[in-house]
Amino acid sequence: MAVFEGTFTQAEPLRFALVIGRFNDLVTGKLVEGCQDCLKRHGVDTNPHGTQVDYVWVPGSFEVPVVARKLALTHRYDAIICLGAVIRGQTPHFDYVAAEVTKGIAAAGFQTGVPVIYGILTADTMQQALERAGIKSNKGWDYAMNALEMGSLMRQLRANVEVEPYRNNSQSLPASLKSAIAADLSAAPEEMGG
Ligand code: INI
Repeated sequence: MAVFEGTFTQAEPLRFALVIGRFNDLVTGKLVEGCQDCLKRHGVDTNPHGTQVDYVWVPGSFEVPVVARKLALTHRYDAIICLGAVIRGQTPHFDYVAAEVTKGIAAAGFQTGVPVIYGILTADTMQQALERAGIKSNKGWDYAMNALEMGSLMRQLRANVEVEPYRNNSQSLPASLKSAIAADLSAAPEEMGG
């Protein structure tokens, strides 16, 4: 058997998308900078005109999951990083926005098989959010690390984990699982073999 884990040293082939909410862009802009700093230091070209990172801006956190899912379905990206800032003091519907974006991001990853990183800051105050977006630390850095780790791990799994048993035993699997496996097999990009 084997142990699989992501690495942080072979980022050159990886491709990422950042989906960013404009709402509270004082905070989300700083999260983007934290992500870029981390990705660059691990060898990723973060230039929006380059080949490794795409940036997609949406109105607010609520819109992030639908776009993350759409991007994931293209199978162009090794990981998608979702960035948003939901601040309790600013709105009575904090709980609704936070709950929906959280569920939506989880669903986008689970439904597509692409790592979708949860980078939505929830805070009680703007001060608290800013402290986690550059003043004391920058959570954007951590989200980028998670994306690097998951992106490289998924490449390893695609290259090394045997899929034949699924094909052979597929008669005994429930229909929903069979179609999910079929979609997964047909979606795997050719370049992922090595
Ligand atoms: N969007 C956020 O990203 N953060 C918030 O704190 C927030 N508040 O406070 O309302 C917020 N609202 C906008 C929401 O995400 C949608 O863009 C909007 O409701 C349109 O669907």
